Amino acid sequence: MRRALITGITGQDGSYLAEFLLAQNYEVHGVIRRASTFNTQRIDHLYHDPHDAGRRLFLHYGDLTDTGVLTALIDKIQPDEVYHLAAQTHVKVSFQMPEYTGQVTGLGTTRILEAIRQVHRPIRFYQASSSEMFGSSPAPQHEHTPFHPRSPYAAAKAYAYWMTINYREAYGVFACNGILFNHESPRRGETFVTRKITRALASMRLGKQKKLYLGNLETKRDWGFAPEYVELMWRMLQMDCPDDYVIGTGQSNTVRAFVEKAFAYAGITLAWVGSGVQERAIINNFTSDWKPYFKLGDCVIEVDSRYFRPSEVEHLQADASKAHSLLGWQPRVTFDELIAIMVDYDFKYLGIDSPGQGITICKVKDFSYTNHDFTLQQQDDRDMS
Ligand code: NAP
Ligand code: F7E
Repeated sequence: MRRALITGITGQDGSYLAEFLLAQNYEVHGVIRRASTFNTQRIDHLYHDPHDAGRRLFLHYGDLTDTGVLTALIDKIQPDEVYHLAAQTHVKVSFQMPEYTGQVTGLGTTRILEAIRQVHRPIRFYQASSSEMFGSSPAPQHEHTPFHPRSPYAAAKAYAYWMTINYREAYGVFACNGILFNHESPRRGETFVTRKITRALASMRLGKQKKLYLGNLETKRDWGFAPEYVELMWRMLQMDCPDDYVIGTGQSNTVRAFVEKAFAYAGITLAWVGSGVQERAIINNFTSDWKPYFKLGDCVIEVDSRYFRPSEVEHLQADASKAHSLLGWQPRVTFDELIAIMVDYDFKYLGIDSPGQGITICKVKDFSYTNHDFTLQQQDDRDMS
């Protein structure tokens, strides 16, 4: 049985990757942080009674700032593959916590690479690199596009990217960078823009929220579907030679387009009025479900400069030709389907009929996430009642 260690197993990608590896019959070990509240919601459905002899998921306390623990864990677990996903992942927050972001997102990678080097075992290593490293380099971006980081997060990721390559070249570690463009899902953290929008919509549909405040509406991102991307992390480590790959759909859309499509999918047509920080969106048309809480002309979106970044990444769009030809991958879930999946999920989560009435869920039924997320939801409902 192959053994994998995942840092960041409680995050969006870590949870999907754990599911994927368990389905591939791996023994999976995950590093979790001690928190004063439970932070394992995304993997609770995978975790069994610790006394169950047949279980294949093991969790260990650790932190990326704690070299001793990371080294001891790798020495004890002796994994075949390490998927290093843990990081301070929020770009805006990295401007408020630049040093911490460097410690965790940058140096965290070095600590793990050094621990791998010291155990003298052929461990394969995956580094969660990011399209943010391209920053202001013109789109489309590929493996040879120069980096121009625009945030402390991106600068830390660029450092970690080069350390990964250095350990490959200097010590022969089988170390790969997956340069992933934005990928989303119903498990996306609530403060990233896509999930912020889909959650707000669901909450508005119940009359619990009147307005959504957003930052820069013009930035363009290449948004893909997270469960597809974690499988590619695994594929990179199954190749004959270590290498670096760009992963993204090749389609880029503005934040404004995401908002408009999400609202349209939920039954609201928006009209934009004003410009710059005065810009706002009003309801131009809507389906009857919205009538109890809103009327035509109501303002539902405002721009709030609080969400602007000191320096922004304007346009990300992947050229993933290398992954297409060498990893044999083509993106499956489209931008429209991604929005429908996320809106459906957040509506169902609050107990509202999904606008798509389950159609999109059926379309992606081959992804195991659907069942797990809804099972999780049922458990949450039961606990609350
Ligand atoms: P996420 O949902 O924010 O998860 C981050 C994970 O890192 C969580 O498990 C978190 O633990 C853990 N973590 C944070 N600080 C830590 C520390 N000091 N010690 C140990 N663990 C720590 O991120 P994601 O979206 O799954 O992304 C996974 C990786 O891919 C990240 O490295 C991210 O930078 C990178 N990436 C993401 C995208 C994307 O679009 N999602 C694109 C490119 C690259 P808690 O649960 O305790 O907070
Ligand atoms: O912002 C704009 C914001 O925070 C996307 C992380 O996974 O992907 C993610 O980083 C865009 C930016 O993601 C709001 O200014 C407008 O242009 O969802 P985001 P991100 O910064 O692209 C990369 C690839 C990673 O590696 C990161 O770990 O949306 N935007 N209004 C907003 N963003 C947020 N968060 N909130 C707003 O209200």
